[in-house]
Amino acid sequence: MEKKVLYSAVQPSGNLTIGNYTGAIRNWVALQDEYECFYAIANMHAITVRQEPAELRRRTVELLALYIACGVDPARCTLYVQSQVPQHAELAWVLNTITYVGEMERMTQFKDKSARHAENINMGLMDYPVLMAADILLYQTDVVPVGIDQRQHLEIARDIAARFNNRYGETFRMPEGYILKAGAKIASLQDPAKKMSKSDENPNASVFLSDDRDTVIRKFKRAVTDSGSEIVASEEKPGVSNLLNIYAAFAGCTVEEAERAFAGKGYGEFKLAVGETVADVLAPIQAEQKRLLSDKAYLNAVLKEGAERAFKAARRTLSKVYRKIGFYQGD
Ligand code: ATP
Ligand code: LTN
Repeated sequence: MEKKVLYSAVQPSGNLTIGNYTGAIRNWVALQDEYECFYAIANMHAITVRQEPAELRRRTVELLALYIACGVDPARCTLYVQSQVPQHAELAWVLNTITYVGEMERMTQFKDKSARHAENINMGLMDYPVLMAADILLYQTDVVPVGIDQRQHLEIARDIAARFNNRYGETFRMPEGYILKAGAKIASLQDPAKKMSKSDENPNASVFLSDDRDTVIRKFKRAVTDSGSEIVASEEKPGVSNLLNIYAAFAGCTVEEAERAFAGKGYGEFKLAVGETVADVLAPIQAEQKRLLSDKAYLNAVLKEGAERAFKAARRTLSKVYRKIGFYQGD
């Protein structure tokens, strides 16, 4: 039986956080045998906020090395850079014509990013979800593993697919989201009401996958907790709940098990244990990423092969789309 298709991507727009790891990349590894996987580096999405060109280029390769260091296997998955497969931009253009401005204006991420980058509310920022729909639909994707913050974009991708299929006949497969509960939303260490984000201005708010052991432990020590001293997950204790969630995700246990492990202990001891647990998971990933980055020839070969594979799959869908909408393609 043919494997179902799985698609996901991360933007090379900053240092990845432990949220990116638990909400995205780690799940990819667990799914790579069961599905035919496409994992992209979404550099076209990244330029919707201003990027320094040299840095964008460097981060692209670093992200590839990180995917592999986290356990994503290029022999089993298609790893590629979005801009190397031109069909993404081409399909996005077509999908733009069946997407309404009002729908895009309502997107939470657009509203957030417009507020944060008021000096640069560009068309790409608004169009971000359409490009993401194009990513997903090009590969006839069945499942999309993402963090909970991407659910709205996934819904729009489904709406756009249904709209196209309705108007032009069955063309796109309907993608489903795949959102894991544990670790699906890791909050900022400084403000548990916000998600942990790679672009937070406060460096203590996010733990980066590149942070060394001391930095990780220090950031957890400084994490905001709540009044009272009990280590339990509850709505009144968003800070402690977030730390329990992180601990569970990195120690490989449930939140209830984590609560039991820390029952009766103090915040200080708890935070240290969370920091150590996270640092233990990050160390081997960092070492492997470093090793891979010293072998550019290998990384370039992975990208070349990935782009070729992605191109073939994408071309098939785009050609079907062009046929359906009446774009002349010779005979
Ligand atoms: P930015 O801060 O630049 O918007 P980001 O940190 O939100 O970036 P993205 O590149 O937008 O990262 O997201 C990559 C993947 O990581 C997505 O699947 C997203 O859902 C997931 N993700 C991002 N932040 C978190 C988080 N705090 N908890 C869980 N998953 C997350
Ligand atoms: N917008 C996503 C990154 C992304 C993506 C995708 C995720 C771009 N294209 C396609 C899943 C499927 C984000 O996580 N910020």
